[in-house]
Amino acid sequence: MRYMNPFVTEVDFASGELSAPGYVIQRKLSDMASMYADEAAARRTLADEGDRLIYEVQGVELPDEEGQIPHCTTRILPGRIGDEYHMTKGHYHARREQGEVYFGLSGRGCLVMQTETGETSVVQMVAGSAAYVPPFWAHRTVNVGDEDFVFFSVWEARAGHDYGTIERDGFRKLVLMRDGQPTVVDNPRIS
Ligand code: M6P
Ligand code: ZN
Repeated sequence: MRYMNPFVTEVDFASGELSAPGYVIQRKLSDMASMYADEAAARRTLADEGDRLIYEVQGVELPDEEGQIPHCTTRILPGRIGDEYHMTKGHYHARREQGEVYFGLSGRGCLVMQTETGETSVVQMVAGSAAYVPPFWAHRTVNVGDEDFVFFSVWEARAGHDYGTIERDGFRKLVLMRDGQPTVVDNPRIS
């Protein structure tokens, strides 16, 4: 563990932009078409409209060392693929015993969580919501509003991102538009 200097980052609540991002990740529909429940709709959208930005992450650069506290913003653009709202890929932590905190900055979203033993939880997030992802819970965020959904995240450096388990198994709960309203439904692909 080395000493390093303290620093401050200015965060734009509406856009999630950081004053000096250490990294920016953009995820487009082509990066995650197979994660949408209606993959055919995702492929059709790509063919008819071309690629689209689904979400962007801006974070500070920190050493990958135990005790460091990475933090970032995520901005999910509004929209749907078929009936399913724009969402992040979602992940378990490689170190399952590490939790995470999300803080809503603007817009409206859902935080979809599940454990490997079959428990599920979906909580609403608006500006000012501090949502806790306990250890062992996979987490995905979904924009259920008409404007950008932006939130701030804080976790422990050694948590790590396990995307493979979700890519293989998916989430048990989906957030779809039904009668014009965001509705949580069971994922038909998971019995
Ligand atoms: C949150 C945090 C980040 C994560 C980001 C996007 O800000 O959990 O660690 O990278 O959401 O989610 P994902 O990595 O699942 O695409
Ligand atoms: Zn995480």
